[in-house]
Amino acid sequence: MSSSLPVDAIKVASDKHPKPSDVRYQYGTAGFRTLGKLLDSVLFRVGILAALRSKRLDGKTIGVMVTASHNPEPDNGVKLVDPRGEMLEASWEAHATTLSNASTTDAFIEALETLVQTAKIDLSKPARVVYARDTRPSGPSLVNALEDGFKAIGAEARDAGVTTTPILHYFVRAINTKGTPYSYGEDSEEGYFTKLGQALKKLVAGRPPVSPLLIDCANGVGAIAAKTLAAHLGDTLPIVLENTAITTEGALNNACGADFVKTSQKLPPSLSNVLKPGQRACSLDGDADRLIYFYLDERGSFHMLDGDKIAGLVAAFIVEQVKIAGLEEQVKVGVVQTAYANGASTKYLQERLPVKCVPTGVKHLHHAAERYDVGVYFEANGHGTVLFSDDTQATLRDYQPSTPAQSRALENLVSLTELINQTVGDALSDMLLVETVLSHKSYTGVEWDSLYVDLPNRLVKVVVSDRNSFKTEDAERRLVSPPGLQSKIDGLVNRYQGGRSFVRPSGTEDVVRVYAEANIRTQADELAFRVAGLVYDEAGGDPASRPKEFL
Ligand code: 16G
Ligand code: MG
Repeated sequence: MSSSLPVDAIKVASDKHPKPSDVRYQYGTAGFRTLGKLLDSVLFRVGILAALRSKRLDGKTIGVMVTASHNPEPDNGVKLVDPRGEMLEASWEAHATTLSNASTTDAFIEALETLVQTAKIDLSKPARVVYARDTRPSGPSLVNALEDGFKAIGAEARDAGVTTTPILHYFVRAINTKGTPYSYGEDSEEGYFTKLGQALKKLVAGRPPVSPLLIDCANGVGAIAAKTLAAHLGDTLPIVLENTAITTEGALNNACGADFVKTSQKLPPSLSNVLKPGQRACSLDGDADRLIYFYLDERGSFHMLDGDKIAGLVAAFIVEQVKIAGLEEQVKVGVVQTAYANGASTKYLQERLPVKCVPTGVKHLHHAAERYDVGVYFEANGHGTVLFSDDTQATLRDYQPSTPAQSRALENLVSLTELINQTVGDALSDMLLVETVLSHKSYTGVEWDSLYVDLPNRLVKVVVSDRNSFKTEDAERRLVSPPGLQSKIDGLVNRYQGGRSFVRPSGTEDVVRVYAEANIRTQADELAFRVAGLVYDEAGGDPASRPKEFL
């Protein structure tokens, strides 16, 4: 190796970003995430780590996103994006955790030296990064700390400004594929919006005009992106933007946004006088990578169309287009879900195509979806996308259709590969995908909703003394520890018609989550309550979180 770490420059800069002594950081499922005011040293160190990751990958551009997604406004976070626009490789999550916890500048330098050795990083390689942030008030100062990290190690850094998480992922892939046969698009926002807009126009050409779609932007960065998108789409898709108060203190994700809608199964109060019965509406989360649809029926009752409903709608449409195109033999479509998928959605999908269940977290779903020719993955919380393998994209390029119907279906499939952000779940791209299918099927929300009827379900959390004592298997559907607890859960579940329940430790909060569903509402609630009680009794729960009856 021809050069070494610029230790002096790193030391001087690191002293300006000391690690608080009483905090332990962890790079979890969604990167680092905690109160924004605790993250200064983490951002500085992540700047250096991103540069090293780039050097390790021969100067490929690495992405850094500063966001805390659907979390409340005082929180912030940061995550790294690998060269194809996917999540950071798992083995580097541990390096991130180690570097962030080095207690002093000297300990940090030592940890860096060790990383360079063990990961065999050639320091003479260039380091290239692209970074962005959401609209959180703590963003600008955290970005300053990140930039100090880039400067200290001499990385070539490109500021993508304030943008959504999925747009940053798109940039990373676009930059790294520029000028290659796998070119993903122009590496600019203009390029992103043009790509999506053109694909949508092709897909809905000749279809009747649609009524306006209302978007709840969670008072976050999605408001900015959705506004630009609306301008690109014009009459192709009329859009009404709500919850766009990105500068109002405390507004972000507050009683609005995809996580609020999914968790509370309610209409954001801010929309109660705005949304008309029958009108299509959707919510983005704070960094616009999750999407939940909903509508009010004639009687004003709220109906939610979550990630499972999106998976059902989209997978069935793709299967249909593949069949019409005459590609059934060459192109196999599969779906990936987690244990949180509603049992009715799993049944609906399994009757049509292969379905795989994997542990919670985008990276698990993404990797499993890569094994299909076309892999559709969605978490119930609204995060998901569709992946077309390189071979499948080549098949679509080379295929010679023999009828006009085949030809049209083939064009649709090719346009879908352009419309869909294949790097990661993207609320805006997914929204256009849903709108495409609704337009093709002439579905309103009501018809979409009636593809299958959700089983009533309930999600509760229990605070326990040590959530790490909970270990799962079978894609988190069964507990192996604490010993004996699973058989007690099984005993309870058997007493409920259509009953299903599982328990897993959260990856983002210090709690254990309990999910239950059953054929009728009261039974689902009761089952969740009873299983939570078991967990509480077995694991020394905090009295304050003793499960309360919600019947
Ligand atoms: C993170 C994950 C999300 C998962 C959620 C589960 C990413 C980018 N995000 O937000 O996929 O559904 O965590 O949270 O992987 P939990 O472990 O607290 O239930
Ligand atoms: Mg998010």
